Amino acid sequence: MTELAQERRLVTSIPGPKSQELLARKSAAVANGVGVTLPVFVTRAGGGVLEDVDGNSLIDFGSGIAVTSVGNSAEAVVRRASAQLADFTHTCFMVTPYEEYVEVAEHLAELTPGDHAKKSALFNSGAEAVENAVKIARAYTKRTAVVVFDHGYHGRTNLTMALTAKNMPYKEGFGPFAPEVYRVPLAYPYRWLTGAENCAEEAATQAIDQITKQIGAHNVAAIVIEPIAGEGGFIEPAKGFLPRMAEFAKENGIVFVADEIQTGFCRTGQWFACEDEGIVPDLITTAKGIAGGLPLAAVTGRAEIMDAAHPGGLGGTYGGNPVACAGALGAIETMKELDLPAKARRIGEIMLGRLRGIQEKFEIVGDVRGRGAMIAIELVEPGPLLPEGGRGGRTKTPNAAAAAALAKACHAEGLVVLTAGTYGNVLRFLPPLVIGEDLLNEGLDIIEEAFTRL
Ligand code: PLZ
Repeated sequence: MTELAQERRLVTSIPGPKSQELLARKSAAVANGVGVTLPVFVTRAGGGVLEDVDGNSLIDFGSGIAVTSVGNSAEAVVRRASAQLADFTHTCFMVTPYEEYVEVAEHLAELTPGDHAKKSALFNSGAEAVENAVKIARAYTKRTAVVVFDHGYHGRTNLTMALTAKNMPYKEGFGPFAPEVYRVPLAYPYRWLTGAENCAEEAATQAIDQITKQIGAHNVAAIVIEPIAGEGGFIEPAKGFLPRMAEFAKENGIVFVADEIQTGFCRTGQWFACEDEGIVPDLITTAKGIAGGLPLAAVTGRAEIMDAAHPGGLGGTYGGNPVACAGALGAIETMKELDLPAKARRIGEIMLGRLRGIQEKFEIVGDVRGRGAMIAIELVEPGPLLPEGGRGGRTKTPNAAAAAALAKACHAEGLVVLTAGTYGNVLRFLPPLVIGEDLLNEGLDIIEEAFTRL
């Protein structure tokens, strides 16, 4: 096979004719509920590009939603997963176990925050990991309530839909939802009514008040939070908020669960985003970046909490599949060898610098935020037209139409970007951590041009 050229190359319009044919087949054969952001059908991918059936090569600022951090088909992932495929594909770890599962658990104990004794259990998807974290916390505390936050996203299964804040598209028509789930405010600095400087303190006070007055802290099994709200719009909780909530959990015997499914495995410039505020969660859920694109997820945490579930209480046919585990071992090897936390920090520097320049020029950019290779811009309505023909400042009114139009313009130019946000008004960027700086800058040029044309 020829080397995949690290270049953007457009030979048809996007999507091209072959992709359009496949899209028609998709529409006939695949349920409508399974949506598609950009209907180019991919044949090969790696580094910072995706190649499609029409011969186009697109720059990837999505990583399949923060999954291919080590790049698509990363050498060590392919090598180890292929060898495993040839040896055996499945035994079910609960029936006859294998070493790769144990080795992944050992790596998780070493890499996740805190130097206490840790154990892990492996699953197939992020949602499954979050569900199991809740099961484990309930078994350990013998309590039932679960606290989650505004703008939170935790999955699409019944319990994780209940944990997820946003109705459309995740929950609409799919209820009733699991009980004993309580939502409290998140410290969202850009939208905090009394100002970003008051946000951490006031949001924590409100959240804790609601927990103590409406639920009773002694009834709460777990507080589940993303260190940066991903689907909610890459909201970094105001500094100080996460430590306050972690402290409150500790004082009240509540299991503090960090959902690092999107933020984890080098994405934000650390192995885990919790590290930036020195937080040591009791349990941490991981998935996405862990295995370079193979389906794997984990719950890792304090050994005494993880061991609270009775033998046979946790598992599943495929959880910790040997091929996925081998992929994870290859991905972790790559992250260490290439120092991907440092690569993520460098990507963050470049992106934040360029996007802040765009923010100065265009008043529809309300906020630029994020860490490492998890960066977003929040779009707002422009200020009112002034008599002299100019615009009067910025509003904070969410502008979902601009996010959609900008994403569409980027797609047409061969740049894969995603949207997010409770208000649908966030453009988010999640490039593979191995993307070349030339491609990164070319992608940023396309974004800037899209603003200019809008
Ligand atoms: N927790 C923090 O980001 C998955 C969702 C895409 P699964 N995010 C992408 C979509 O629209 O379905 C996610 C996450 C956080 C949990 C999950 C769920 O992980 O592997 O998609 O189940």
